Amino acid sequence: MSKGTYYVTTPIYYPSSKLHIGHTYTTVAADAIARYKRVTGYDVMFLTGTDEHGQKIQNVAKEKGQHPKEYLDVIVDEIKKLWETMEISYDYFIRTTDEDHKRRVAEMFKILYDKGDIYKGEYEGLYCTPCESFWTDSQLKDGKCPDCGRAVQVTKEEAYFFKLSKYQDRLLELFESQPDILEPKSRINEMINNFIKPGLEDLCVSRSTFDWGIPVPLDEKHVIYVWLDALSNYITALGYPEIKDGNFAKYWPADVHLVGKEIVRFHTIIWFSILMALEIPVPKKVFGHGWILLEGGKMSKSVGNIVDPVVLINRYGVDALKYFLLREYTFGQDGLFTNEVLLNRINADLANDLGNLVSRTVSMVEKYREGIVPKSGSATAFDEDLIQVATAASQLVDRRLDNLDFSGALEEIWKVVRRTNKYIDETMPWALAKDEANASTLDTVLYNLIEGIRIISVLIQPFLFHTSRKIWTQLNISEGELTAWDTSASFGVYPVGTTVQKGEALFPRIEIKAELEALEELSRQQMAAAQGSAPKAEEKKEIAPIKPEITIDDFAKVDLRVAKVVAAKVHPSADKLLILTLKVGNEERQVVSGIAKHFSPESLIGKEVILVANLKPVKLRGELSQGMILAATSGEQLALVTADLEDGSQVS
Ligand code: ME8
Repeated sequence: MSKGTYYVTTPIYYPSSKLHIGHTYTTVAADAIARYKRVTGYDVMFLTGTDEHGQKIQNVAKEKGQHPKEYLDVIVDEIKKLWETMEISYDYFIRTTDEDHKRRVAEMFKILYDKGDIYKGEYEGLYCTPCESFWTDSQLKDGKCPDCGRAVQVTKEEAYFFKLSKYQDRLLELFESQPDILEPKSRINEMINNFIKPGLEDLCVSRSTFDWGIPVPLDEKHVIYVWLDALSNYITALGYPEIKDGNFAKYWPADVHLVGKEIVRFHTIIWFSILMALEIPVPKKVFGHGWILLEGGKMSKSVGNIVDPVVLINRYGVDALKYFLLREYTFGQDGLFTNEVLLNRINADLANDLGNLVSRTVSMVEKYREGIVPKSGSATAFDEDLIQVATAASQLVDRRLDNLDFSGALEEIWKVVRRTNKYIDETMPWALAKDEANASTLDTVLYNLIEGIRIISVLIQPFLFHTSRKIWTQLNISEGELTAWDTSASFGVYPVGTTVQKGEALFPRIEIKAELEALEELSRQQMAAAQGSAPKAEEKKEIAPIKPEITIDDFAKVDLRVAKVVAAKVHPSADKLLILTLKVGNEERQVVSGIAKHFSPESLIGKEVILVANLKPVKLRGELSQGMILAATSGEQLALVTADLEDGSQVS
């Protein structure tokens, strides 16, 4: 039975084809909390989307000679693809260009207008075009936009206004009576002292100097100005103004809006006032998280560090990147990103602590008990503490996640990981195995280790989806009763007599020095490519010349097969090469491929690639290569050609 509903949102993103890991931070956090709520029995609605109107987008599309929608469709697809790669488990993706959203925002505008909370006037103000924000004199920083630091222009136009000033007292009262509504707490003082107390001015909610927006009902030379359009996505996605039935009735008010700290002002002062004017409840919480920064400033100007999430996922896997983001940084604070902190975190927590624990334990059960998990026998002096730490963890994780303390929640889980590793050192199973008289104690140790790992695997599910599944495969259990969240508070659930089986390393150890050099080189190439090859709109795209014609018979000589990568490692004497073991039907092949710069060996395991199966074998730097795999290249970029079909299948 459902424990209730849970509605979590990310901001809707400005369309950009190059989202960096800073952008993914809000979404990764929302994904973890959504997954956590689902495994703990909630009916979850997780909303994300794109914020597609405004002058800036109209200008960019015009420069490219495209209609804004045509330009946006491609970018929005790229964003969706990124979320797919990152396995973001959203339930609904809203675009502000969706017809439903546009119609509902227009209806909402009319409700506010009819009520007198929107009126027509004339605006003269200081406008920052890139931020699409009007500012008052007192809000400027050194005469420039306080958000982006760029110059502002005096702008005068006929416009519609929302009566923000009317809600000043109610806002103050809300913040004072419900201080939990905005976190971290420090941000409340900022809102009260910097914005509410100095006095709120009415908010300009329409523009007439551009037309890429939702038309104002009955006055179509105006379009609705972006924040009213953007913020309302959180309710139009639920069907507002239909509030009696459906998703609005079910999910509103939102449990939490997760936003970056720079947009807290919009999500509290402006959004809460709009909701008050619409006479619907405000969200239960807004959480303003910190920024992930690079030394010397912004992510987009990165040199030396790789901030492209796709590159990082190809090299280390999606679980490692998500874990890193949530574990390394305290959610409410800013943090510094470097490749080195990323690699150190992966090695220390994932390869060493968790990976070694699983591989050591399963190996010992295989070695000492032929893989069959024994029933506990004689007790050791360390069992009680292990059991206590392991079974207490889920409650501690619950408490941390209720406060959106992702890093703290992972730290609680890692206390169990470290406690279980320590249990191995304390009980020394390899010493117990030397003497048959200790067989019963060894049984206890092996059982407790496996059960400890089961509990860890249950707790990591919301953060490390694949890793939990990989552990279940090694422990030979499937998703269900044995992996349910509540079972992590009980010890002794793992069925005695089950046969475990060692798998690939969960997180292969990274050679930090070599990997840092590889990342730096990659970053240099990316920068060079970005500077040198950005094609201008009117330029024709250059492609490699097409080779001389062949007949169908020539082509038929090539035997292409789907092949599954079952093992991969770096070539011992050439770090640009990977040695892949491919399964092709009943046969296994070794193929040497020059793709080490683009893929880590572990990220390839399980991929179904296309093999030229009848290519004459050759030796590459001393290693036999029986065929080659197909890849597409564009400048520095490389993509493997893959097929979601059984290995051995013919490609023609
Ligand atoms: O603000 N570190 O969209 P957006 C952490 N469309 N978070 C970061 C970050 C970094 N380096 N860079 C970006 C918008 N973000 C509006 C929202 S909502 C009704 C409209 C976060 O694409 C940023 O803080 O500029 C925000 O939460 C999200 O990425 C989207 O930013």
